[in-house]
Amino acid sequence: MRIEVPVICSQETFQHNPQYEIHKGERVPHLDSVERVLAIKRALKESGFANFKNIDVSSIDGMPWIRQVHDSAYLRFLQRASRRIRGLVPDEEVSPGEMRALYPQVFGYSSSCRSEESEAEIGLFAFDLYTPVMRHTFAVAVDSARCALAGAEILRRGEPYVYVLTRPPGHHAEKDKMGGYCYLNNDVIAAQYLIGNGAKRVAILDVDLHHGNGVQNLTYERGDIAYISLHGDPRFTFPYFSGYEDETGENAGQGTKHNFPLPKGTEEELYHETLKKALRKIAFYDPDYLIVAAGFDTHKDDPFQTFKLSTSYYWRLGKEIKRLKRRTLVLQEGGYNPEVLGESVVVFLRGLLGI
Ligand code: Q9C
Ligand code: ZN
Repeated sequence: MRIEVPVICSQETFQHNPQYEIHKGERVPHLDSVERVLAIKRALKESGFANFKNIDVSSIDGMPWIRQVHDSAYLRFLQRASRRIRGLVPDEEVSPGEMRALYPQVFGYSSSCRSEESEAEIGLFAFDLYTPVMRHTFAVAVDSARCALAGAEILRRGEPYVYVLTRPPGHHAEKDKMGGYCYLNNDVIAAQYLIGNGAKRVAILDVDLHHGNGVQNLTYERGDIAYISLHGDPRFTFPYFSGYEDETGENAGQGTKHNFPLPKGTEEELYHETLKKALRKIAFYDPDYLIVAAGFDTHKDDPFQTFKLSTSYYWRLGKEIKRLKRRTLVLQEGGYNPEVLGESVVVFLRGLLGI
C-alpha cells in the first residue's frame, strides 16, 4: 500500500500579501511572504506522498466555529476594516489619507472606543505592529480557518494524518486581538470543531519558535483542550508576555497547559530531550486527537536566528510525535526562509508517516 498524506490548501492565501511590518520603529519587509507558500507546495509536489485534496473550502460554513472562539465585536471590526481598505492598487494611485494597510497607532487605553474610524478602533483589536489589516485580510483569514476545519473533518472520517497549509497562521490570535501575523486562531477553531463533533479531549502541541499566546489564553480555563509548547524563552523572544513555565492553566484547565521555554541558541539534543518531556505530558493527557501547530522558524537558517535545528532534525521530530499514535492534524504556523521551509515541511511529514 502506498503511503500518502492528505494536503489541504487554498488559492485565497495569495490575496494576502503584506508588504511590511514595523519593527523597532522601522518599516521592514514582512516575513509572511507568498514565497513561503510556493516553496511548501513545490516541495510537497516533488515528495510524491502528498495527496492534494481539491476541496473548495469557500463552501464550508466556518463562521459558527469561528464565532465560538472569537469575540463578535472583533470579527465585525476585522470585516468592516478590511472592506474599507483600498488594497491592491499601486502606491501612486493611493490618495493621501487613503490606506492600503491598516496598522495600530494608538493602543486602546479604555475598554471601548467611541470613534468609528478604523485607525482608532484597531487600537482595541491588535497587540502589535506586525499584523496589518488589508483589503482581503478578513476573507483570507476566514479561508485559512476553513482549511483547518476541512482538515479536521478528514481526520474525523478516519485519516491518521492531515497536513493543512494554513496561511495566515493562527497561534498568536487572541479572542479579540490580532498579532504575530495571525488573525483567527486556526488551532483552537479546529479543536473546537473536533470537540463539537464528539471528541472529549484534544491536545495542541506547538513546535513553532514562538509561544502560542492565543491558543494558551483561549483555552486557559478549559480542561478539554491541552496546550503543550516548546519555544524561545519569552524573556527575550516574541510574544514576551506569556509562555513561562509557571503558566499551567486555571480552574478546569489547571494542569493542562505546559510551557517549555528554551534558551537562544538551542541545539538539537536539548530540543529533543525537551520534546520527549512534552510528549509525555500529552501521552498522560490521552487526547482523542492531536493538533500540531507546526512552525519551522526553529531552523538554523531561519531569519529569527534563535534555535539551531537542521532540516534533517524535523524527521526526528515527526517520528517522535508518531509514537503517540494519535490522529494528527498538522497546521502550518511560522517558518520564514523559503529556501529551507519546503524541505523542512516534507522531512517532518516523512518522519510523522514513518517513511
Ligand atoms: N521582523 C509566527 O511565527 N516578530 N509569528 C517579528 C521580526 C513577530 C511570528 C519581528 C513574530 C511573529 C506565526
Ligand atoms: Zn513563529
